[in-house]
Amino acid sequence: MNQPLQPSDLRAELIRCVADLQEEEALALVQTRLANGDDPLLIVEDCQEGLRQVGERYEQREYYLAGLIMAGEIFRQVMELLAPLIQVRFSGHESGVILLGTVAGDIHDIGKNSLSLLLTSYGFTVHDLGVDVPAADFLAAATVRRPDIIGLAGLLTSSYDAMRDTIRLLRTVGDPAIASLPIIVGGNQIDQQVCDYIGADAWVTDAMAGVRLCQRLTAGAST
Ligand code: B12
Repeated sequence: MNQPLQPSDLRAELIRCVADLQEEEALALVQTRLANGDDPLLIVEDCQEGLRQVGERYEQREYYLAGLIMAGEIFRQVMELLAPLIQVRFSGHESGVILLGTVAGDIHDIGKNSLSLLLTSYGFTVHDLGVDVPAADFLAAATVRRPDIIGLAGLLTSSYDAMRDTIRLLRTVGDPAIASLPIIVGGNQIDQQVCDYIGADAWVTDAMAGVRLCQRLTAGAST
């Protein structure tokens, strides 16, 4: 007789299904884990690891662009299942205003959207400018929206220059209130060296860490 899968097996199995682009199996496993009372954030984390492996297999030319598209679609559907649970779990109070967008030349938005969902769940107001956002649009939106924090997303190596240009523009503009806003960056290729290069205040590669960072940055303002 088959033994039921243990929680750690289910985690490994979900990562494998996402990495192997097995859409139906991945979604069924998410449903099983939710039925078992598994933490939605842990499920997001496992899918992210699966996507990371898809990226590696793309680099090794085992997958092509269609594989990346498929992986993105699987993650989108998983988030559709998880979003209501995440929102119910963490209904928060007003914490601050975040201006968010993926920088010019980059259309990756899955991670940015996950962050936006979590921030909203924790009571932040998020103004999401979308993808491929020119530096001037960040500046225009910051002038109108008066955010507490600006968050730039980007996954391509070429996005680092776009982030750098955006930060330079925001910092050199005449308005000191905008020039002094904390600017944070995210995307799973980013590290301290990249953060230093682009001149951001802080970086994260995980949406929950992003929420905690925003909570720390707005702690003084929201109380
Ligand atoms: C899915 C995917 C796509 C999808 C994107 C769909 C979508 N709507 O986003 C599509 C098919 C469109 C795509 C296109 C391309 N892609 Co692509 N893609 C990926 C893949 C497999 C997964 C990305 C992802 O969604 N990860 C899951 C999310 C949840 O993780 P995340 O983005 O890191 O986000 C988390 C944190 O970083 C954080 N976070 C995210 N944003 C922010 C922002 C802030 C402010 C903060 C605080 C936190 C934060 O929170 C998130 C949740 O925890 C990656 C592989 C990888 N290793 O990342 C390649 C990858 C990013 N793509 C790559 C490439 C090369 C491309 C293309 C150039 C391919 C091509 N030949 O056309 C194009 C570029 C198009 C463009 N101009 O942008 C490369 C980039 C290499 C490089 N160093 O530049 C990668 C790394 C694959 C690889 N290993 O080669 N891609």
